[in-house]
Amino acid sequence: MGISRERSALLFERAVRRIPGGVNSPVRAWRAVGLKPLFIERAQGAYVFDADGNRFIDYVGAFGPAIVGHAHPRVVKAVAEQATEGFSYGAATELELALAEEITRAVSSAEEVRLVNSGTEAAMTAIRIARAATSRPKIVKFEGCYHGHSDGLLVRAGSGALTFGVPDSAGVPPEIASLTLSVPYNKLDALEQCLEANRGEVAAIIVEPVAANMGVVRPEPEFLSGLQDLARRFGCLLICDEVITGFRLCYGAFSETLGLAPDLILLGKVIGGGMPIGAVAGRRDLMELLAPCGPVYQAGTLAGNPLSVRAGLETLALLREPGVYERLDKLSSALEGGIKKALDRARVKACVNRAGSLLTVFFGCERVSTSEQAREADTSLFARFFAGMLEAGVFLPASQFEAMFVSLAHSEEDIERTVDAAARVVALST
Ligand code: HOZ
Repeated sequence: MGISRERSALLFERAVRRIPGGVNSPVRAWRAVGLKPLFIERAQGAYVFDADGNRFIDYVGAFGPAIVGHAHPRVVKAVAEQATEGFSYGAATELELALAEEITRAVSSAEEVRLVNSGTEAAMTAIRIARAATSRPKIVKFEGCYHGHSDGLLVRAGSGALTFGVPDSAGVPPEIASLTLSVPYNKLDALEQCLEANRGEVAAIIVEPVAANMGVVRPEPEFLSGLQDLARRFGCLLICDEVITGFRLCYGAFSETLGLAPDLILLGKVIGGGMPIGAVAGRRDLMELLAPCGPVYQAGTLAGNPLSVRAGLETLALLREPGVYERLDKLSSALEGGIKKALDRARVKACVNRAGSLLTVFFGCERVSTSEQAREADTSLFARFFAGMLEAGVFLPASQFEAMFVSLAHSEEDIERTVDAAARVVALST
């Protein structure tokens, strides 16, 4: 019984011989849920199709970029048109200017934008700018927040590091790790103590305005404003990592809707419409520290490549259509409500954290507002839920600590089918 997996199994057997763990990004190996991964052959709208021909309602959403659904005809057309004009030129283009202008229109604190190839690169670059601007060596991040896999940021990181239970990575020299100070998310007192103890040494505080890499964790009402005040008081820059939240929770930077005025903002995922991209945006005086204007070096062969930029511009155009964010919210709220009801009926202890179209079901927890609470989640119950949902035709991120992503391509019927599946699965899991 169950879905057919023969071809995926054969591909995985081959893959582990040539690719470490068979995957190019650890969470995709599905080790955290104790299964062999399915190999995806194609995706369309709200669905992914695997190598054995099974169709699933997709909530991985390429881990964020697929906000308008997979292979949206307008995005496909834009990329196809561009492909005939060449993939990358190693030279300036009007297209990248159009994307920079659109980002500065949508994000008030962004006066200038540098495009890079990933969120990891954006975070690395922002930190280098912050150190150069302040002549200070240290940075403060929050436990469970993930800002890519550069050396200095893999300290008490979320995402894969949390999924596999490794707080740090091998290969990071202690001298580098010691420049990253980590404090609990949503705990202002701890931040203040840390800044006090390192007075004059902290270049920047980096934060996900809604944490989405330890599962979804919303900021407490006072947390972000307090954090901004502390950054000002201690002379540190504020870097908001909006690689996941930017243009997903609103058109622009979500931190700004929460009243923040970040010095630098990191973007990625949605602004590339599914093609590789990242961006640092912010105050002109900071951005112009970057070469060739200033002394901070950063470069990239494929940075601002026209394929990613066309996909991003077309995706942003779709997101400017009226009612888009309201629709995402309505669908996601129905999903949240339906899953909560199913959990209640089955008397499963769990909580559902949601911010707009980002959602996580934490099993075994009544409330999750810090990474400490997230770590208490019942990952074996999550694994059973994941497996049951997969059998029922629903594709979830294979970790308790990743967000589910709802897209504009999901229909009300997809949401209903997902909720029905969740009701059946949780009733059996207990
Ligand atoms: N850790 C990434 C998401 N937070 C995984 C990305 C991927 O595997 O595609």
